[in-house]
Amino acid sequence: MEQKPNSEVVVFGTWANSISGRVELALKLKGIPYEYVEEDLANKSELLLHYNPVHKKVPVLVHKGRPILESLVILEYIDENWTFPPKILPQEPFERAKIRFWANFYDQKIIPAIYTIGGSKGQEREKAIEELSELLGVFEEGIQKDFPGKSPFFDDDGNVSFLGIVVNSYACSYPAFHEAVAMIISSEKNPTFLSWVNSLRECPLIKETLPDHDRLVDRLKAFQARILS
Ligand SMILES: N[C@@H](CCC(=O)N[C@@H](CS)C(=O)NCC(=O)O)C(=O)O
Repeated sequence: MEQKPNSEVVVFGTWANSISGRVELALKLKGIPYEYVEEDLANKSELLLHYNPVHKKVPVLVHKGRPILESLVILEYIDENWTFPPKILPQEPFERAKIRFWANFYDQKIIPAIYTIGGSKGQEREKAIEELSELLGVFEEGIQKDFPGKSPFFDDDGNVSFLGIVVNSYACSYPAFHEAVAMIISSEKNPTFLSWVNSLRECPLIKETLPDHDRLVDRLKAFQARILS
């Protein structure tokens, strides 16, 4: 096995700002120094398999030698372990419950729908795009109902929050998806979601952590060519 990194806080991730980018964003938000280990998901390291034998996925946060797994669990761990502000989750239990509900909806419904678009073609892809748009509509309506008059993507001081960090994955890289794959967020069908994502893209920390557009386009095109051939 490769030598274990010896920093107190280590993140195993991938560069393409997929789900693993969430952990780096949360650590940067809190100002916690960390060592980053880039994983080649086509050739996973023994260390990754050692730390995450169940899912064999990134992100993995290793804190003082102990692995914490699953991005949503890791975000909560970061907030609970480093208790100083900015807080990533709201303090009030009902508000926290609503945020967790919509974060789960994003991960369980919206992200799989984006994957389906990437892995399909022709009419199947058209149908998948339509399904994503419907799910985004449910998300738009639910968020507006649950958080009237305020954005759950930022806290009162303008820091990106738990739900903002979650939605950043995939959504904030939409220009690369539009160029390399297909239109996944339509300004006609889901203008509200698009405006939320564009405001997240303006957040300095997110700007700093977004993957390079051209590099991501190349990667997505290569992926498309491979799976659709
Ligand atoms: N539910 C997991 C999903 C993590 C995930 O999908 N990671 C992807 C990269 S974005 C991965 O490691 N894929 C490798 C594989 O599926 O073999 C989380 O939230 O942490």
